[in-house]
Amino acid sequence: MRMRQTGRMRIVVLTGAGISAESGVPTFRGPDGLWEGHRIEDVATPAGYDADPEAVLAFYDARRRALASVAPNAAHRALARLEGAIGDELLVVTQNVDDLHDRAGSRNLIHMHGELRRARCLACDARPEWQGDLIDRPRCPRCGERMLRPDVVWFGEMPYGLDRIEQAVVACDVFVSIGTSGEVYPAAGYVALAAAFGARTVELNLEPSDPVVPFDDARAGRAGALVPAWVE
Ligand code: BJW
Repeated sequence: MRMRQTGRMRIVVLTGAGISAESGVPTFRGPDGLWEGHRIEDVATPAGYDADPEAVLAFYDARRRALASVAPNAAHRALARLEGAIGDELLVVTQNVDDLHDRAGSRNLIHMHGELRRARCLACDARPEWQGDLIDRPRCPRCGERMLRPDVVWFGEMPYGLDRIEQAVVACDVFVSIGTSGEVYPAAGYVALAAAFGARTVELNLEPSDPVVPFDDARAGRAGALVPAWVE
């Protein structure tokens, strides 16, 4: 395995909905996908929110409540163990808004599409941790306005942590994509970026995705089996 200058092995892991599927969190696309009963543009764009905020708040409130009945699986736990072993040489970038990586123990973690357990204030831009329902129009703990929305990234909005993610992707030795269809940018472009800067690229996914640049190693199967095997 090629290593850069210092002899340290830097790993970036990108995760998507597939890593949480075995915990009982629905994925987005496919027959049983989260959006099967919802049109994407109704719930996952700023225009959809403006058109029917109550429906969108109810959708995200229900998903936030559902977090209480799911738990991290073997794949989340394996990544947390890897961080325990190599520290911040491992960066986990998740597109997921659930908190399963956090609860498994990952700390060097970026939620690039936001978090269900945070709200964002449209008046003052605070991002408070949030447990309750937003449909009740609670006051922002910082400015007092009733303008809280889910702290998630919708189409057309800027994902979180992009500078840090891109720096890590271009500097990593190994880039691993787990449980994502690779249909949503900029995350879908990271495999090509990593490959262009010389990283080895690995995919662990139920079904192979169709990236612009093929992975060096693509393994098909359940994350709950593939990720612990890859980590050990
Ligand atoms: C398993 C499994 C098991 C199942 N084990 N695996 C053309 C080119 C480039 C960009 C664009 C473009 N046209 C439009 C854009 C921009 C747009 C975009 O990408 N659109 C595409 C539709 C083309 N992107 C944006 O708007 C983003 N912002 C942006 O681009 O800002 C400007 C910018 C400019 C320059 C630089 C950088 C930025 C924002 C995207 C926001 C996405 N938001 C959502 C909703 C979040 C809130 C919520 O949760 O409701 O994020 S959409 C949704 O998709 C969610 C997910 O994070 C994301 C990705 O889905 P994911 O995780 O891949 O899930 P699935 O369901 O698609 O796949 C699951 C996979 O798991 C499958 O492969 C299964 O096989 C597998 N699997 N069981 C292992 N047990």
